[in-house]
Amino acid sequence: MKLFYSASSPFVRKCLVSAHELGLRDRLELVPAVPHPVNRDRAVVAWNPLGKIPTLVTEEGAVLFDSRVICEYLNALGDEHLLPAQGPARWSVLVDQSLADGLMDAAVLTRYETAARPESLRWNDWIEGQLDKVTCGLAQIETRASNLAARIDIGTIAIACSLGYLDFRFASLGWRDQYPKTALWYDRFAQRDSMLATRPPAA
Ligand SMILES: N[C@@H](CCC(=O)N[C@@H](CS)C(=O)NCC(=O)O)C(=O)O
Repeated sequence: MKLFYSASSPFVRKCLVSAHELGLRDRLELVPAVPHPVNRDRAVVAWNPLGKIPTLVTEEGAVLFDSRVICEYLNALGDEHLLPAQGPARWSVLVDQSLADGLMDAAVLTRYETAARPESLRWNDWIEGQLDKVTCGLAQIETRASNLAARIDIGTIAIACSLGYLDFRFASLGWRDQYPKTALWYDRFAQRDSMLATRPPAA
């Protein structure tokens, strides 16, 4: 399988961590991509009109995106232990994933706003609105931090990748000071082989 990839994308990392945890990492060939909302990577657009990563081309030639679909696909290809098949636990894992994805979306959009948009066109209220999504998301994760321990699933993997992205791109937020239970959980989770093998490059 080919995975269009960048080591700095938290959405790609979510898929890679899932593949590691499912014992499928060796089946993924990583194809470097340089996605950008303005200077679109045409090599990715050729497979996925949105031009976003992760984009996966399966061994059968099917093209899958976005990260949620890819994680579910990998889970089905493996032993399915990352997502409960049914019942309340399934919805709870999926909502954890949605929360973490929303946090990553807000952080990635803030990054584009500050690193890609010309300074004269930036809108600070918009940046603050995105960062408020990040802090509200963190506050909710903190209330549930005790439920995260001992869980290895798509929800906890997504939350861990969102926190890893904050450390990577938004270290100055200092989120650990305000969310100590989340920090305790994350620092342990981040020691898993799957997380160590997929760390983003130095910022
Ligand atoms: N909802 C998508 C989000 C993926 C995403 O935003 N990826 C970024 C890189 S971290 C990207 O490809 N950005 C290029 C663009 O916005 O055009 C997913 O879960 O895969």
